[in-house]
Amino acid sequence: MREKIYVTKPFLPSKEEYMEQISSMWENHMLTNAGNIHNELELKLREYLGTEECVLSVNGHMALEMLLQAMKLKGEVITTPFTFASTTHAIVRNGLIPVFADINEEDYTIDPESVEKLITDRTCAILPVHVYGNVCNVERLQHIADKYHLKLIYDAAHAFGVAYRGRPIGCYGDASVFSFHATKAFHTVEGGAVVTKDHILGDTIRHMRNFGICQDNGECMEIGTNGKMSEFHAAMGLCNLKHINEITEKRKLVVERYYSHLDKVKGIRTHKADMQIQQNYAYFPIIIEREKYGECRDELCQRLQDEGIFARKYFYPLTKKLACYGNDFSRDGTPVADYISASVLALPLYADLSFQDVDRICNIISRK
Ligand code: T4K
Repeated sequence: MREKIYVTKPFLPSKEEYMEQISSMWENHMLTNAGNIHNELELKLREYLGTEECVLSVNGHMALEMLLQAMKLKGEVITTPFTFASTTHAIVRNGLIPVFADINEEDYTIDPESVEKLITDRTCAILPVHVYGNVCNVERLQHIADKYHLKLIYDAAHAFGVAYRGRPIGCYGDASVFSFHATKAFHTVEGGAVVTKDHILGDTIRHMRNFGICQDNGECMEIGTNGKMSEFHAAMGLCNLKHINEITEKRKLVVERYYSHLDKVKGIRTHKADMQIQQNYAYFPIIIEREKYGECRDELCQRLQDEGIFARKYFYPLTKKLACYGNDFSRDGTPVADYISASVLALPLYADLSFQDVDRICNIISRK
């Protein structure tokens, strides 16, 4: 029986490296609440991500919820439905109303023209997603945000290490959120961060993640939450950060191997990033064009599964159609997102996925 292949497999440093990283805790007994390891990771990530402020959080979702709360937004937020549940939930859980724009057929990021058409006097922010690590049209979106005086907040959960035109991705917009979940190219087991150039916003989120308590005066300044990252999680981040170049390089080779096979398969569409983007090779989505390929996405997904390969329908259904939202949102208005969501399959991608396994996956897809 062959080993099952999942959509991802988290990178792990050696046990020795991790033990060495956590050993100080047996001396100082500081396990959480912004200890030394946490603070070191926060500093290192700030440098790595090239931003003024990096505020670590217990996970990416909490980072997004806290960011929206800290910005004190009210009204409607224009966003994409082609994302993980987290993006939409964070908006709704903050008492805001998501308004769904369509996406680009090319790279599946939000379509700025569609965004502009949805702006009303109730709009307070735009919340695009750098989905799969693909870079949104940051220039056009900034232009729209400036023109209508809107906040521009990026869900960069998938985009750790990505840069556009030589500028780190977290430098665009008012603020961005990263996820460091185990399934991500860089992870802290569970974790995330808000990055921004706004120091006041950074401080507000620092208080918010600790129940709203301000360290300077001990006052509870915000109705905060518990969004703190523990020392054990931060230690995993420090270890993994040392390996990030090696991880990215290996993922790149896997992606190139996929292209070498799938570029020849009729009805299978892939996306290639343009030269101005420094990629992180976070996901490998393919679009199955049913008419040309002769099989729909679900049939291919099942055939792979029958062979022990667990590709994933990231992201189906669209978040606006999630069961928890019932009929809260219009089902129309996003034809491209509807099509991509019904046709996309994220193939397995991780640093030590062997070429042999990539070849096997591609042979199943090309029916060899
Ligand atoms: N915004 C966006 C756009 C996001 O995609 C996400 C999260 C967020 C915000 C929120 O960030 P976080 O709060 O999560 O930091 C996974 C992840 O849990 C989630 O982080 C991620 N996006 C989403 C796209 O994928 P599931 O439900 O698909 O995960 P799961 O458990 O099915 O894992 C996928 C496969 O990975 C498994 O089949 C096996 C493998 N796996 C998974 C884990 C957790 C392992 O081998 N080891 C592991 O420890 O959501």
